Amino acid sequence: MSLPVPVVWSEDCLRHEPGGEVWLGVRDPGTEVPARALVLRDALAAAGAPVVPARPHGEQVLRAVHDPLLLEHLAGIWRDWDAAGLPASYGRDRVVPYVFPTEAMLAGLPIRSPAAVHGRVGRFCYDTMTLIGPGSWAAIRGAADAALTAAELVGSGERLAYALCRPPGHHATAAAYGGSCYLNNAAIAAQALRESGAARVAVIDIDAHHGNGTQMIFYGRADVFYGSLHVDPGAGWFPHYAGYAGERGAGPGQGANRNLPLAPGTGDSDWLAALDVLCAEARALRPDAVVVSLGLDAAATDPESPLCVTEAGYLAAGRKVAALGPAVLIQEGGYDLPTLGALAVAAVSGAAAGAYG
Ligand code: SP5
Ligand code: ZN
Repeated sequence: MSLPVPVVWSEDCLRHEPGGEVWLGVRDPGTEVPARALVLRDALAAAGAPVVPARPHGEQVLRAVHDPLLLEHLAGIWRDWDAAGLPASYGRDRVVPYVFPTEAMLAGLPIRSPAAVHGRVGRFCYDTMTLIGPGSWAAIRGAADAALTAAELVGSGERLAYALCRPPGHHATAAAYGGSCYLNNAAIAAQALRESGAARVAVIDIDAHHGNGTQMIFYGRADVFYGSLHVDPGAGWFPHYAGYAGERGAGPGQGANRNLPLAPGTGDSDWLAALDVLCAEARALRPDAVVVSLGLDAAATDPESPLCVTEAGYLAAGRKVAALGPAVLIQEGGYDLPTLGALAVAAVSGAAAGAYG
């Protein structure tokens, strides 16, 4: 019983040590930890999946999705923070912003890049939970490389590939990071598939949280469908400000965005019924390729969401999404280390059954 799905992996993904998250003013230990990646890799390898190294890519391909200023910021901010003495002299061992130049603050003033590092760290970030340390940029690049390598495998004829991305990506917008995400690995993969010849791509997001970043990156486009199942942001769950049913896309992308917010406590049968609705909409667009934002945090055991999906639910979900077409699975959230490996094996096994069965 061997799992015939390449697991694309970069050792660099271990180098991001966020060191916790500041939530409501208090630094908590955080759940997006390096051990997640090891648990996922080891469980999938033990199930027989071949582990293949991520191929390095230049920044050009990232600019197809992200503002070059965000890339420049992420690439250099730890060095600047460190050079300003914030860790050594002020005990600030991670980059955490304290002023956010919102549209309402600026009220029409042009956005600046203040000289003081502590003043400019809020420009490209929208929450206090997404910390940056010395190894973060290497890991962020490693995750994007894994997504791109998996997209290239599928673009060159593989039916299915899984990218073990860490940090995750679906909350990162074109020009801002947040929600434990820095670059949008799923959007980067979808755009790469478009550029390698897929005329239409469907992104199906089954992470417990709404992928606000992916939604907004493709909101005005008809060539990339975004559909998401997630806990209702209006019930008090991150990302709070996006993920509502009325968000259907804009301009040429009108109708190409679909959110199905679910009540806290939703379990397998309602979750899978909602996934059937998304899959039917995606199928109607006859996608040439599929990107799955595979968060495992909808599991009943997960500390970050109130959804109650089981391993059997993830197995069934994997089967449904991979039956839509050639599929790139992108790891998103999933935080319960004792159950995470088995959940991943269930989802990827289901996808293999959907793709090859
Ligand atoms: C990729 C992904 O799954 N990002 C999720 C980000 C949501 N994090 C919200 C964290 C809120 C504070 N955590 C409180 C945990 C209480 N059990
Ligand atoms: Zn999540």
